[in-house]
Amino acid sequence: WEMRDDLAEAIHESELQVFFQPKLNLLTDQPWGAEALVRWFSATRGPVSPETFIAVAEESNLIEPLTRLVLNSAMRSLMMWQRDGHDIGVAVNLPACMLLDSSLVNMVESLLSIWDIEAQRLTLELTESAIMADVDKCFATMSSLKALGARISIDDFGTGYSSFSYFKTIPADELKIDRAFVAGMVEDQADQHIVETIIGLAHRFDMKVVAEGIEDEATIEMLTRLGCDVGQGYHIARPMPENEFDAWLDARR
Ligand code: G
Ligand code: G
Ligand code: MN
Ligand code: NA
Repeated sequence: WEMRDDLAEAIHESELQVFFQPKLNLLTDQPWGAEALVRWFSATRGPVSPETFIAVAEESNLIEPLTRLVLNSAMRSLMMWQRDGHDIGVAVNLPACMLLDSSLVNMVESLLSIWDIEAQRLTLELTESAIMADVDKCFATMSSLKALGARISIDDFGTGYSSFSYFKTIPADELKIDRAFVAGMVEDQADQHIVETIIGLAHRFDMKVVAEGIEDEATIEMLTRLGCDVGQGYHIARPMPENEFDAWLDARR
C-alpha cells in the first residue's frame, strides 16, 4: 500500500512531528500540561490528517513504531520542561490496538527510565470505544500501566458505550469530556446538564475531569464555575510545535 510505504519512510526519516496543545488548571489558571498530537507534513503529499495516517498505521505494523516515536518525543520534551522547572505533565493518545499489544507496557516502562520521568507526569489517553472493544484485556493493560505509576485518562468520554458498572473497577484517573458536549454547553442546557453530571461522576470516583474543545471565554467561565479541573481548547491555545509551546509556557511563568 502506497501510503503505508510513505508512512514507514516518514517514521524512519523523522518526517513526523509532535505538536503540543496546552492544558490549563482551571482552578489556578496555571499550566497543567500538554497533549501530544502527531503531525505529518509529507514532502510529497503535503500535510496528512492524523485520522488518515493513524488508521493506515493501525492496519499495518506501523502503529507500534509510530506510538513509540510519539511517546519518546513527548517524554524527551517533558524531561526538558522538568529541567526548566515547569511543574507540568504530558498526555499521549494510545490507539485501541496498542492496548492489546503485550509490548506496550515494557515500552512505556523503558522510556520512563530512559528519560528519567516521574511516572505520574505521564498520562495515557484511551478512548472509551477502544476500551469497550475488549474490556477485560484493556483493564488488565490499564492496571499494568497504572502499576508503573502512569495516569490513565478516558478520552472522548460520553460518546461511547460504557456502562456505569465499569466505574466500580475501571483503572482510570481522569475523564476527558468529549468536545461534542463542551462546544454547545453555553447555549444548550442539555449539554450543560451532561457536562455537570460528568464532573460530578468523576469527582465521586476520585477522578480528575478535563474538558476539551473550549472555544470561547463563556465556556471556560461556566466550566470553572461547575468545578471542572482542567481545560483544553483553541480558546486557550492551539496545538503547536515544541518551540512555540516552550514560549507559551515561559510567557505564563
Ligand atoms: O490533532 P487532531 O485533532 O487533528 O487529531 C485528530 C485525531 O488524531 C484525534 O482523535 C487524536 O486523538 C488523534 N491523534 C493525534 N495524535 C495522535 C497520536 O500521537 N496517536 C494516536 N493514536 N492518535 C493521535
Ligand atoms: O480525540 P482527541 O481528543 O485526542 O483529539 C484531540 C483533537 O482535538 C486534536 O486534533 C486537536 O487539534 C483538536 N482540538 C483541540 N482543541 C480543539 C477545539 O477547541 N475545537 C476543536 N474543534 N478541536 C479541537
Ligand atoms: Mn486525546
Ligand atoms: Na478527545
